[in-house]
Amino acid sequence: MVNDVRVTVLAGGVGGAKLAHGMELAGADLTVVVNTADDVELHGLAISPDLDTVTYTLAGLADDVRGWGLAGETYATLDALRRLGEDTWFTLGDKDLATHVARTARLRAGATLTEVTAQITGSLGVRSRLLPMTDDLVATVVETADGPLGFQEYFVARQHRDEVLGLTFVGAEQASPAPGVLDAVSGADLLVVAPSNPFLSIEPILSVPGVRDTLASSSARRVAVSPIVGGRALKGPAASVLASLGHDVSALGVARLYVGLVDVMCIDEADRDLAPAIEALGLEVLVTDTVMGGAQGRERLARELLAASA
Ligand code: FO1
Repeated sequence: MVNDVRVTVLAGGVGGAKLAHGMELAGADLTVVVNTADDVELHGLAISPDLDTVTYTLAGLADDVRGWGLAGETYATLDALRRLGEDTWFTLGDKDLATHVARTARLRAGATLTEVTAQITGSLGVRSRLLPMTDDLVATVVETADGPLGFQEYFVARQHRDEVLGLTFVGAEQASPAPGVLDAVSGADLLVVAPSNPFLSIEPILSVPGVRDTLASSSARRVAVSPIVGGRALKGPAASVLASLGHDVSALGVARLYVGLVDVMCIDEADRDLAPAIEALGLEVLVTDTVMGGAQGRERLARELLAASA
């Protein structure tokens, strides 16, 4: 029975959210461990973009065209902030702002990000468990020719145009995994590394002390889904970041990053030719259609991963 299968997904934003949604549709008992190193404070508000992307997607509220934010948004507050001379390069919708106001108020009142996330997901009707990777502050800093940039400054304000010369996850060494994270990694029947950016979304999660080692020694069946299809990223700067950090821009390049951490590499039909080279790394290969269109595509991929883990 699929609903007895405990699945943990390590996720960044959009790709992780889609796969998590597929797992829910397939009936899995799902926990999602989410990157929080993209989190940013703007207008005095604590914003957790990847947690919100996964939350809104699982709640059926996401803007499916952009992948992030809420469907049917309005921007009256952002327009008013602009008139007041505030920086408005980060697009915050009116309804989305309510999430950030509630999160900030609860954090200031002393709740942890794990507790706040449980409250928000519960209120929005999400039935799976969402865990931030940590309750501590960890921030991705992107080294560029123009100097270090905060993640959202690199990603949104500068549209990820800068070449990434290096990455630092500030605070990671002192951080602790959020409650439940290590158990979710070690105790799952199936652990899935989502088709999220390996360096910008997955590496921050693995950099929280204990997470990488727990994954490496987990008795779960472990599968990573390549975010690179046919030598290109499905979304965002995964291809350019792999290239600038000296890695092959291919599912093989991604597989090399996950050797020792997963048992199976899931690659797209378009990359079938790479299967022997990935197998030579000691990984099993699952070749399928990994491009998740609508709900059907998400559920189909999730069911294939579940079948491969049985
Ligand atoms: N991404 C953008 O490209 N532009 C935006 O203005 C933007 C606003 C935004 C607001 C709330 C939110 O939860 C996510 C938002 N994102 C935006 C997405 C986000 O910056 C990135 O997709 C992730 O951080 C990368 O995983």
